Amino acid sequence: MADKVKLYDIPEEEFLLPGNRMCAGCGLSLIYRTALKALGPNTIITVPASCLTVLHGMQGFTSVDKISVLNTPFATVAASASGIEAALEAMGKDDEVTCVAFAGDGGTTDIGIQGLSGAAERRTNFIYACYDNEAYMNTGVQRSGSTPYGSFTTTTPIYGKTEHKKNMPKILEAHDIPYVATSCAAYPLDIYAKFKRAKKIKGTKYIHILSPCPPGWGFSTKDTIKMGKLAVETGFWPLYEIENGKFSLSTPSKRLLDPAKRKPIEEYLSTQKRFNRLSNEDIEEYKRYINQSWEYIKSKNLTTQLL
Ligand SMILES: Cc1ncc(C[n+]2csc(CCOP(=O)(O)OP(=O)(O)O)c2C)c(N)n1
Ligand code: SF4
Ligand SMILES: [Mg+2]
Repeated sequence: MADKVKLYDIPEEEFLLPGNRMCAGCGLSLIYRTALKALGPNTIITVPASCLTVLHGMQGFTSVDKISVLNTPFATVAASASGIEAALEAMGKDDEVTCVAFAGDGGTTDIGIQGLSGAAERRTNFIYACYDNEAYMNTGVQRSGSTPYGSFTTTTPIYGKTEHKKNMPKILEAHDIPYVATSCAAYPLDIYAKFKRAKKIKGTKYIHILSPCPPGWGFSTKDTIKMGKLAVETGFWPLYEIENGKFSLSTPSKRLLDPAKRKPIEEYLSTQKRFNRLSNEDIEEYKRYINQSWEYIKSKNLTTQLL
């Protein structure tokens, strides 16, 4: 389990420089800035086509300092990480240098899933981080497997997506890898703690981080943290870790085992334009979906307590 982190534990050294090309209020900027602080300079990061490649900048300019970054084709990020890790092992440097694949939800849940599954099955020693802004944002908000139910995108019907999100952390859990965690841009201490923890573990580590996106979700740039917190506090996005099969809820989600402690899901859905076509039946469907996912969490929690 990740160690508890206080604000003053987070190093002041910056690896993500200001003045980059991200939108104002981008959740990914917060996630990446914090993750790089936890990973430190002895890291090689491979990134597929996404908003993150835009953050890195065009040829000749970059907003990442002291950390090596490689841009790879869309479907290949986990294969690219496997190659980097093999080279590090051949040079005897795999304990010294952390290999990380950092990809969006489209690059993970859809186009990159077979490479990721293969790398996890081969027990490749790397961290795979998926920042989940719940659509293909870089190309103008197309639906991905991770887009939530009822959310409007440019490739969904007018009333929004008809399926729920693909549960990628659960898919990785089924690969029996040593570490799976969820996090959210609104909780930098949680992000920092989980990357620090993952860095210490040998084998495949998977961290899935919800990343509010003002233009894609339709909210004001000042509300990124508010959106991330509402996603967690309503119970829509539970924060947890599974280390060697042991499940633990992270502090912001612990009390939400009690449904009465969860904020109404309407508070989350009604503040984003992408959900403004939801009917009352859709909201009821959300309530059912959230209760069902917490029933699963309860069963995991119980099994872990019995271990
Ligand atoms: C093979 C291939 N297909 C399509 C594209 C176009 N493309 C570039 S970025 C992107 C969206 C990526 O979505 P996601 O992985 O969710 O990251 P985000 O843009 O949301 O950060 C697409 C479709 C591409 N670069 N390569
Ligand atoms: S589109 Fe969304 S994820 Fe991409 S840079 Fe803008 S705010 Fe960030
Ligand atoms: Mg995306």
